[in-house]
Amino acid sequence: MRITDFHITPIAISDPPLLNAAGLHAPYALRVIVEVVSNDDIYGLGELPGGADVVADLEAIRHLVVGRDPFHLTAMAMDIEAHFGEAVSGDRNAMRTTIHSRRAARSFGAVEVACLDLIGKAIGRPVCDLLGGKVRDRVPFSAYLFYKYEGAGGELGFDTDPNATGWAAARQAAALTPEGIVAQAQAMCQAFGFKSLKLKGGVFEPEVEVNTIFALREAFGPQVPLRLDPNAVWSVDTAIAYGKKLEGALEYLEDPTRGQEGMAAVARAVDIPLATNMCTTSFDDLPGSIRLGSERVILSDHHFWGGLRASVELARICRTFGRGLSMHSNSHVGISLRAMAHLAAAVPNLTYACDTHYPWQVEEPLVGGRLQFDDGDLVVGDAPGLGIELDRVALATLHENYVRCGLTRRDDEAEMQKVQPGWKFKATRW
Ligand code: GKR
Ligand code: MG
Repeated sequence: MRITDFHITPIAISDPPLLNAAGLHAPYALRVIVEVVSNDDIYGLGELPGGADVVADLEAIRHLVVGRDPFHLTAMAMDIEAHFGEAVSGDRNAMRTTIHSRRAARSFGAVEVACLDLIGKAIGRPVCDLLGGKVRDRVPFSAYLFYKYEGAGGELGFDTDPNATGWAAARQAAALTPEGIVAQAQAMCQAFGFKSLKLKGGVFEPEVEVNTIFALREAFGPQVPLRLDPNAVWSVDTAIAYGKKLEGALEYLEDPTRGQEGMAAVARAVDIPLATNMCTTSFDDLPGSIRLGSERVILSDHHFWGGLRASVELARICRTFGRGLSMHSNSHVGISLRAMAHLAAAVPNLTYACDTHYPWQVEEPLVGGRLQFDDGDLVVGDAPGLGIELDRVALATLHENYVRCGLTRRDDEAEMQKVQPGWKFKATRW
């Protein structure tokens, strides 16, 4: 089998005005859909965070993808690594977008998922079978809560659809207080059945965010696992002070502070497992993580760890060194969601409910439309490949969104400045 074509389609999907430590989400989130086509006309799909630089990177490796055997993934990865070397996108210490990835890992990760989908379709087996086979049929996901301004995103921007009901109404409602977040959590859990909750923090004074956690605990009871993620904008002292208040209330505290040394200092002082998708984000970071003890849980993400097979390798390393494994997410559509679910189904020690932004999105370039959660879980199934088909009309519409919206990269600080002129990202805010 040979790859004869490689399609790269940037898209923009509606995203509500969600707040985080880096600022505010734009009305559209950017993704890139990749498609590899074989000489026998089978296609495979992948997806990755978007932007003009991502598209340019993928265009630059086209010659390393087309003409290859999709089974020969290791050789393709080596060529892509040789092409990009150690180049990264984003500076971890001045991180305004919270996304930081090696360009080789990011590009290969998407191509690898597409090749695995293609191989799965060609041999009539699900992608999880290419990763060692399922150890679970159902993959639990967690509710991902955000402080937010009122607004539905997309063309509506800060406006809302007055006819919306249920989760669609809650999705566009403002949530700027502990009570607002509790209402958001109740609506999201009712609609999707999630059984654990993650709050995106780093937005307000730590006191407000800690009180929001206590309000969630009060509303949902101590049996519902809670997580808080300030995206590293607390100082070590702040993280220790507020971490101590949260002891006994959190399943884990995600990236309270910046860098492995800082995280290790917090880990020594606070009796809550720390988790990260910011200070340990590549295999090169693992020696430091193990030496310093910067976190007890690593949030895997095949988009920046270099694909699904690399994520299985990460899982083995986590098991060897006694680290827990969870999964990180960014705004995404169903191609990434299915890839995440196949990975989580095949990894025995991925024991935490995975993150997903999926409820915040509404569009879907897949036949059959939006994927459904069943009582908070995604059921993996036995359909070949990722178990999805591309809706080419819907994809074309989302590509038109990309062209029309004019965004070429994620910049949460710039979006925030439209609402609060002069607002500046601070690597350490509190
Ligand atoms: O979408 O605002 C967001 C998140 O903050 C995202 O960018 C992060 O990468 O979800 C992520 C996280 O867990 O840090
Ligand atoms: Mg995080």
